[in-house]
Amino acid sequence: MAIVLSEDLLPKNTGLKNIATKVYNGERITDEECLTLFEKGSLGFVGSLANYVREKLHGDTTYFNRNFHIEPTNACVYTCNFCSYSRLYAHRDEAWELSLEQMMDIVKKYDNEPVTEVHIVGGVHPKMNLEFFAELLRKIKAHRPGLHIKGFTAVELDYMFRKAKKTVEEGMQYLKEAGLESLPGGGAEIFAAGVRQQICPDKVDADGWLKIHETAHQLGMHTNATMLYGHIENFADRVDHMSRLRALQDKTGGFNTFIPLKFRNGDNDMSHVPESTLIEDMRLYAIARIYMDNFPHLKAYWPMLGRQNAQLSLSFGVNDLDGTIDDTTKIYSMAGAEEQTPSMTTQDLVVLIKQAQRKPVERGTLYNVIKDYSETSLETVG
Ligand code: V47
Ligand code: SF4
Repeated sequence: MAIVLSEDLLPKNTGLKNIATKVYNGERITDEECLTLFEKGSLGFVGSLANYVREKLHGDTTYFNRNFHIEPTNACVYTCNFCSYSRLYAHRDEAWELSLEQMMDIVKKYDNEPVTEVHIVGGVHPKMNLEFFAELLRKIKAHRPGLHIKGFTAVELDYMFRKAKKTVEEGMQYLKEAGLESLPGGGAEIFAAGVRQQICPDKVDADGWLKIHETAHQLGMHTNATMLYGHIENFADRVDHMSRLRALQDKTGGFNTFIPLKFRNGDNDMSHVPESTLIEDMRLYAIARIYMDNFPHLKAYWPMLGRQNAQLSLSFGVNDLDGTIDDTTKIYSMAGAEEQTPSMTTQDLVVLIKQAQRKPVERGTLYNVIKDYSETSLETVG
């Protein structure tokens, strides 16, 4: 039965009123309506709708996982203007590249830690090829079979597959057999060709990115999707990006999580572009939660957003705070994010989530519940 809302509870604007009625009735909003939210929706309005959707899907449950990162190299053949990380052409002296042994030493460092996931992501190094990474996956799996490997953005995969002269299907199947279990969401940036041409002209385009994720889904793998926002894109570009992801999700159902990534302007070729405001950040999370109705989860990546803002986002649609991480990720600290050495213990995350009146739940990569911390006293959080 359709919910009829009192006029007193609805905004005066007819477009917004229709959107609210749809959301409370569990109906999908259109691209045009999403644009209306960006143009006219106040933070309070979109926030309360997003919170309704979030609580309908997940109640107060807020997920986090225990993971660590391996960044094989910061050298990269590409020249994304927003990137503060790549060191192949500029600052070559600051470039690093890890050997298989060095990466396995990172894995072994966690031998006695209750981590469930390793996230592998880095620059695109011309010498680190498909075979090299397949060998890394095999070694990790041989050493710790239960560790879930989430690795390689579509940008890294596109380069690896082309260089190895493999189709996307062949390359993906090969890595899956070597131990790859899911893909992170990086490299999506903004799909719209005009913006992409200006911020990351030389890497895989929107269709290529989507094709790689679709293929992974067809092989039974789950993946995430990101959107780099708050730079030169406009509201229509954001809607276009989310619309293409929503359409692929309708087709495959293989995405787990949508992760908006706030553009940070430290030490890159777009340092003159101001960063988005906190209000715009929260509006974006809320609108994403309302529009991306077929994405089960919405994640705030705290190393980039800052922990207090990530905590705030739990009232604007977000139900996942990524992981404990440690200081193994450098992508954001190099781009000027507050978190210079991103590290949060399980206790820090549990406190952060409880302070927002939510229920902390540790999850595996695929959102299997590992432990519910809502009734755990903080002294016993390990
Ligand atoms: O694709 C690079 C972004 C991404 C900047 O799937 C920047 O669970 C902001 O995708 N300002 C890689 N963002 C990281 C990524 C990720 C992170 C955490 C979890 C998951 C997941 C995926 O980092 C790149 C790019 O969009 N990035 N430079 C910058 N200056
Ligand atoms: Fe390379 Fe990724 Fe940086 Fe682009 S964002 S230059 S692909 S490391």
